[in-house]
Amino acid sequence: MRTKVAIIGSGPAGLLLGQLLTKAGIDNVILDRVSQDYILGRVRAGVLEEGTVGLLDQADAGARMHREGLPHDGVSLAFDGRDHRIDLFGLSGKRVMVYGQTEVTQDLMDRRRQTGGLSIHGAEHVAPHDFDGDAPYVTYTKDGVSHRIDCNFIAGCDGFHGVSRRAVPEAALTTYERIYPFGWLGILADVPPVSHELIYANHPRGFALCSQRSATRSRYYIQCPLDEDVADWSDDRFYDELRRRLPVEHAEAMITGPSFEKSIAPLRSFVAEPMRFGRMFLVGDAAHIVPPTGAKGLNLAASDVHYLFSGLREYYAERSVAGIDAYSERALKRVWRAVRFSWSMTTMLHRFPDTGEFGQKIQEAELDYLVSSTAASTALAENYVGLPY
Ligand code: RFL
Ligand code: PHB
Repeated sequence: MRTKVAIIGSGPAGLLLGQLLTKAGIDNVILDRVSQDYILGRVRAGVLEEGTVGLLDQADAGARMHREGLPHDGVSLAFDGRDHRIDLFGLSGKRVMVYGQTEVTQDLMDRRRQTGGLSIHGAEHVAPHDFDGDAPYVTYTKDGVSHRIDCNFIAGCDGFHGVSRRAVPEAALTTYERIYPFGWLGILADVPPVSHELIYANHPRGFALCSQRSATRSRYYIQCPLDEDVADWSDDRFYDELRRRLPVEHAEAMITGPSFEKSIAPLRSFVAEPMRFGRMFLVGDAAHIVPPTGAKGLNLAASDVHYLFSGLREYYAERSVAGIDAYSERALKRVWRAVRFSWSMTTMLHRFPDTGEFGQKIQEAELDYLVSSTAASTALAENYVGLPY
């Protein structure tokens, strides 16, 4: 088989890139190791920046998001027993869209089906080849049969554990990493959210986040030790711990109900540089991971796609390599800003095992400054809603 762009990975990065390329008349094939249902079963991001919303519109996959998504103008920081609202819209002129990654993925898959784009699921042993030459190709096995796709370019959109980054010789990669000494225990439940906006809480018992997927579906998280076992957390135990970490008015108002998803996610910052190796590009989580505290992972995948798509479009329309040559540098500049923001939100809001009472006091002073200074609140708002592309 032959195509212009072989895309490894059918997460939000691969699907968004595929749809933008298809719309621009650039044919592409998406390969994924797992089924569509498996991908749609993952519960992940919930907050979209305006830039991400714009890209979904550009891919003609934004209609349901505009109908069902919840535009939010602010978020709350809770500490010292009180709630402090950050007026995102008033301070930055932008808002965020609360709309689940599952829905984004579903909408992009539906659009791909409508436009006749080829996605191959259940592809095993996917491997990129010869991307340092002029004739790259991808091999895979499906149902015991080996296949080869010849292409002009390979987009490695296969997430942190994918094959694309690992196919690059070690000497060509520089990686930067920080692993945090805790995780997030999250639940999804069909109960109305405790507040109409998100609440990020700093508490001596640990961080908590009250998020949502709709007016009737809540997504709640609490910081937990890395060796915690989900099986030890009944819903009652989870809600009791969450309530303890929230200001009393929220704790009292919280409506609880059975969860239908419960899992622990570790927190990590990771960046691989560069993001281009000849005719292969790394995109999204394949190149970088941020802790979820800044809500940036999916949004960074989208901004990478924006830079790569504009480079590829330029290449096919004008035979110019300027855009693809600039991809890695442009993407990494924005990636590092989001890595910094996610690290600073994580550091400010979580309980660290080794910083003790002193660390807690410093965090409270920082939060107090943040909510009382317009300059500091504006800096947070600007980063949270998303820096320009
Ligand atoms: P994905 O979504 O991991 O998709 C990669 C795809 O590649 C496939 N794949 C392979 N295919 C073929 N061969 C192989 N060898 C392969 N190996 C892997 C996989 O099956 C998969 O389908 O990466 P992508 O597209 O780069 O998207 C990144 C986002 O998923 C991620 O950054 C976000 O979910 C992070 N994230 C959040 N981001 C936000 O912007 N806002 C949020 O509010 C937010 N909250 C979160 C999050 C991530 C979380 N977890 C679980 C890590 C909350 C959580 C709890
Ligand atoms: C979510 O709704 O899953 C979510 C929201 C905000 C974050 C992280 C996760 O910062």
